[in-house]
Amino acid sequence: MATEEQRDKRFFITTPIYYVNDRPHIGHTYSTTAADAIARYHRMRGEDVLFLTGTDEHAQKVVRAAEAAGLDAQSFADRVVTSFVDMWDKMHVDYDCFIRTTEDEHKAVVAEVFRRLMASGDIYKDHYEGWYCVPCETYFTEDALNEGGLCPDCGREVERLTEEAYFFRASAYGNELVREIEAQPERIMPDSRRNEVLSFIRGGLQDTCVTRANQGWGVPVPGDEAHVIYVWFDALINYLTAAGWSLDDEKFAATWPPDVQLMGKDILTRFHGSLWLAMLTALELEFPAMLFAHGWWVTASGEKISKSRGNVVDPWAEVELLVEESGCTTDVAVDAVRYYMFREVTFGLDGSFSSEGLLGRFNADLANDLGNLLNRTLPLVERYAGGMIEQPGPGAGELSEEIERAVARAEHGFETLDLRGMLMGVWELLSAANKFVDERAPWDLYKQGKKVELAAVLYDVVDVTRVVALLIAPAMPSVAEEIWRQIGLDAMGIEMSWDGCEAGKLPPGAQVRRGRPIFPRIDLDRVRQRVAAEAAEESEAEEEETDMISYDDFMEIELRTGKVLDADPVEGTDKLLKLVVDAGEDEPRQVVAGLAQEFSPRELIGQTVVLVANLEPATIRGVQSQGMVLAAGTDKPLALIVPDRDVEPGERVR
Ligand code: ME8
Repeated sequence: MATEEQRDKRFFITTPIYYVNDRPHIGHTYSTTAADAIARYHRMRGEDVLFLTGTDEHAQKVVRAAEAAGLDAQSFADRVVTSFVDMWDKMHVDYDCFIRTTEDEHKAVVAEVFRRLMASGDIYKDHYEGWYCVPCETYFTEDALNEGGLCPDCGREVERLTEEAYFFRASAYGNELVREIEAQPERIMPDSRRNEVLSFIRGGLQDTCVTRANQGWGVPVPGDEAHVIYVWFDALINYLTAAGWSLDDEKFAATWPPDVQLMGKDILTRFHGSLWLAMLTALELEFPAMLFAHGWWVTASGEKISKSRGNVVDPWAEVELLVEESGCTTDVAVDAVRYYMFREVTFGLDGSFSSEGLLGRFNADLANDLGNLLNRTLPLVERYAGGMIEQPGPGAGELSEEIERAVARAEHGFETLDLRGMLMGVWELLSAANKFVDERAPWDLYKQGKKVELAAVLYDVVDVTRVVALLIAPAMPSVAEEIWRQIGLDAMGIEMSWDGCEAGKLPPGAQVRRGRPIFPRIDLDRVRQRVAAEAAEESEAEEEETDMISYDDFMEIELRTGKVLDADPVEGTDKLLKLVVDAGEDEPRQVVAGLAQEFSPRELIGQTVVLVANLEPATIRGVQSQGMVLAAGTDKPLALIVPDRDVEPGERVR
């Protein structure tokens, strides 16, 4: 529950801002949709929400990606940013502010932070000598590198930097950070991550290099344009820009500090949990109420899903798969992917993403539990009550306790970011309602003419679907709207608000309108068979492919003409001849050929033949052979392959 104090202030939630060299993948989508669900919950409670996301554009890797695309960095960023904006739009992400770090307003705020910290002595000029990992955009000291001298985070090569640079005096704030975090542990969640941050800070915060030599990309250091501000220092400040720091004091006062800052676990310890908090301490600004680090989506073999590892899961491909396999609408498929991500893993832990798991949950949780309750209940209202929700008599409200429990669990889940627990509570309510229908058997009540009891049972069950729609609305907004429509509340102009999360608030007079099933069941056997058939086809195609060689493969075989200078039988065999061949090289080669039964040495001497010149040398019957002479014939050599006119030894044959 939001406290009164929080209600005066906006609910401010942030995601990381994503590097614009990438296109959004499932990992990015996880941070953003989770933040979206939390933001929607607070909006439903009537709070003023500022949900911030955006793109981090001043990275070196953006410059490199732009170069590879043949564009300047700004044009490249302008192009790629649309893939984030579009993806969030398609994934039902309703942010309030999208920041791009290349916007003038943000650049001005970054410069202002720099100026103030220079003035307070928190930033000073010195000399940087150390290592930099471009993919991670992180500075490392020699000691921090792993054994092979590689990046300790991603294991790739690092670059040596020796340059004049500015440093942020993070070392001055370590003790204060530890005190603050220990005093309010919920500032960094989950617990295991907080412990990592604390031990990192206790290990001694180093002053951080916060500039790079200006190579034309980044926010220039005010008054010293030979340098640009380090991408992380620049990016973290986006949270201040969005809140209006140094731009709009009133807005800032109403917004700061953030209530929740979400991020993946990889960018907590070094960046948000220490550098960011140290920056805020130096600026004398309040800490966010909670930094929450979620886990990673990994592959089945446990590898982090990321662009650089080439194993990305495209969320949109998963949406399309659901539409294709189930025939549901795209909006429903989007919500199903959101549901899967929130339900599959405890928020904070790692999870392995699989399309099979997604399809399985679609059937089991969405089609069976949720879809089933709707599909069996609404026809009953149509059949027995002309589709109209009636004012229930005494006896209604039998599921009130279950409703109360699910609401309490959902609220607790949203407040503590236990999205999985929140959904599990809703699904317990669904299963209680499905069981209730089975037990109370409205069809029997109808047959027995027990009208009052029948009206009460139908009311209770539809009331559950109403509350379920509200509880799942933050996570699955389109599905919730569709349920709202089907139970006739949309037509009555009733808004979805968290205040409605109480039993018995279903207004009599609502006219249910059953639609197509929201979650058509997927035939998982058919999918499995199809996947197996596709895999077989693919491996057949691969096999066929391996029968063929590419032009490039062919060109790797070095065929050359060679003149046979001498030929002798190889001792101990009647098949082999030892040839001395001039292949246009400094020295003639010795080649062993299986020609002895069809060709006499005399026939061969003086002959120009074709030689595989780059065949690995081999020892045949104790004789060294450097190459192979080409002859036609399946079982035995019937004819030598020879040029049809005179050519010099050593000519390339192709
Ligand atoms: O770090 N599973 O941006 P980014 C879960 N620009 N989350 C994942 C993930 C995965 N497989 N892969 C990435 C940056 N993420 C900086 C942030 S904020 C001031 C600057 C998450 O595009 C990752 O943990 O590399 C991080 O939270 C986010 O995606 C952005 O990653």
